[in-house]
Amino acid sequence: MILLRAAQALLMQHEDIIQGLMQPVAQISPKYFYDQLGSKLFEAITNQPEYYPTRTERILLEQRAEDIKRAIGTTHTVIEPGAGNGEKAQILCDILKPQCFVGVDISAEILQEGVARLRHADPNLDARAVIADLTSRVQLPDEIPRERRLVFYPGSSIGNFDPPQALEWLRQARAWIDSSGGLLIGIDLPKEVDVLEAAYDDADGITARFNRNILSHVNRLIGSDFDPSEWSHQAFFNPVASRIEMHLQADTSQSVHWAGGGRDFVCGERIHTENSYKYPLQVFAGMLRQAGFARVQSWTDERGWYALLYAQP
Ligand code: AVJ
Repeated sequence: MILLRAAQALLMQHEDIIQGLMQPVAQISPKYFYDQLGSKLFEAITNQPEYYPTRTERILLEQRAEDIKRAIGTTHTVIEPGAGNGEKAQILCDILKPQCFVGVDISAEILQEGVARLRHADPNLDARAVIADLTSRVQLPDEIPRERRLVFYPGSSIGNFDPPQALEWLRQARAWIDSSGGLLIGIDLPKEVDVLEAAYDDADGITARFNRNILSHVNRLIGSDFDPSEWSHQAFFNPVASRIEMHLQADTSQSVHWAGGGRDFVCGERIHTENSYKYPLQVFAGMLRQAGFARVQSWTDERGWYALLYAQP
C-alpha cells in the first residue's frame, strides 16, 4: 500500500514536469532545484557575498532576539516547513527553548540529519521530521500538541509562490495553529534593482550552476536528455510583478527527448525556473490579515532590506 502510494507520487511528479515542459513557455517548478547537489549549491549560494537574504535574516534574528522572544512568549512547539538542515531552527530553538520541534521538508535525508543534530544539541528537545511536499496541503500528525505552536517560515521561502498561492499558504499556516499560536516569517523586501539582480547572479557563478542543475535533476526524474551546458542562466527583476525571475535560455536550437515525447527549443528560447517575490512590508502585512492573522509585529534591518514578521490570530 505504501509502495503503491510512493509509485503514484512519482508518476504524478513525472506528469507534472512534462506538463510544465510542454507549456508554450516551458516551465519547471523551483521545487526540483533541490536534489542532493542542488541543496549543496543552495547552501553555497547563501554564503556568497551578493546573496544577502540568509545573512541579513540571521543577523536580524540574533540582534533582535530579546524583542522577538518577548513578543512571542512561551512556545511549546516550533513547526518549520522547509526546515532543511535545521540550521535556522537551531538559532530559534536557542532563543525560544520549546519542548518540541517539528521539521517538515521533502528532502528526507537532509531533514533527518538536521533533526538528529537538533536532538543532539539538546537531548531534552523532542525533535521530529515530517516528510512532505509543501506545495500541496500538509496534514500534521495528530500527536503534535495543539497549544502554543509557532510556525517558523524563514528565508523568504514564501517568495517562491505566486501571491494567490502565498495567501493560500498563509491560510494553511493559520490552520496549523489555534488562538494560542503564531507565525514567525521572513520576507525579502523590494530594493535597488542592482542589489536584487546581483543576489541572483553571483560573480562565482554558483547561482548559474544551481539553475542549470535543475536540468540534470529533471533528466533523472523523467529520463530526459537535456544537456545543461547548452543552457545559460538568466536572472532579472520584473518590476511589474515585483519579483526576481530565473530562466534557462537555450544557447543553440535543440531537441530534447523523454520517454513518450519530447520538445524542440529554438536558440534563445527560455525555460522559466523560478520566481522570487519581493513584497513591501505593508502589502505582506495585509496578506497576513487576509489569512486570519489579526495582530502583526515586524522587525527590519538598518538597510530596510529584509523583514521578520510575527503574526497572531
Ligand atoms: C529559497 C526561495 C528563498 O528565492 O532567494 C536563491 C532561492 N534561488 N537563489 C530565493 C534562490 C536563487 C531562494 N529561496
